[in-house]
Amino acid sequence: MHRIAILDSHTGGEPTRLVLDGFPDLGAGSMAERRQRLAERHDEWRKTVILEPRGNDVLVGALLCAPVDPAATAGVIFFNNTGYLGMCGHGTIGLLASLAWLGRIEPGEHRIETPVGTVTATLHEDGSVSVRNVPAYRHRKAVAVDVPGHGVVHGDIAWGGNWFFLVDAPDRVVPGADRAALTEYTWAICQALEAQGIRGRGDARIDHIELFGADEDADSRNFVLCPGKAYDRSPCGTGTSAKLACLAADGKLAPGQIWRQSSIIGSQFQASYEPGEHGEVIPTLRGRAHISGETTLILQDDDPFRWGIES
Ligand code: PYC
Repeated sequence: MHRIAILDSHTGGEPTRLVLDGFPDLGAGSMAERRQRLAERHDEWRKTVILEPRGNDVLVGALLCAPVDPAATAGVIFFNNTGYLGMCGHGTIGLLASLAWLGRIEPGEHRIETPVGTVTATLHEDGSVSVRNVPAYRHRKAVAVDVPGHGVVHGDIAWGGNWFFLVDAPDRVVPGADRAALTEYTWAICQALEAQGIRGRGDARIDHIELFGADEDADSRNFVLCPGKAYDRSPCGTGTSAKLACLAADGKLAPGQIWRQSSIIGSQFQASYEPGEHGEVIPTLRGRAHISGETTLILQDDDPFRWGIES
């Protein structure tokens, strides 16, 4: 029998399941190396945490790791129902809120190692968290993709810690929008991008689709489709970072200016950027997470579904 200690939180409605203990030892090395070991040798542990009957498609898992640099607070590897993420903004906010709940950190700056680089996260006195993300950039502007059943759709390709295709869709992204219809639309875009060989830098797969509309209480409202076909309940930290990179590239947002990004359910991140090198921007996102559960997952040896139900 195995036991896995977890702490659940949600950031603006988007859940993060932090794994505190019970995973196999991934050995030494960077978070990218440990993520590769987890994926290649122990992927069933990701599945048992995220898939039914113990999890669900919306969950993002976060494996708490000892950092390489002793000056860092923690390392983390993010994963979901289909695989592994680079960075995760809402998950980093959830991580800091969780470490604070456990009494392991105090307000102030914390360096967090991720598979795509080290980010600096600040726990504020009011419980909110700012994440200074990895550099973000727009890779291509106004790329056309022919989406079966929908015609040609134009969007920007940008990196914000994951790869995004960003589409202006003011008629679709409205309060009370049909989220199942948005899911089908963005899923069709995602599949069309792959079928037509439209990819990010280094031939990376674009696995997040982001639609934008107007919002009365923010600068924009988004709908973000994640790789496993679940939509992000939060405004998506890496997606907001990709948006900032596009706004900066178009000269529509100045360094330091606040961008209020609302999610499809109305939760909000406040974001801004500093200029980085080679036309990149360094985004900072601020949001709030709440703790929602503290439990132990149990995997009995004779449970035929101890490693999850594959869809
Ligand atoms: O907040 O960066 C994010 C994120 C990625 C996938 C789900 N949330």
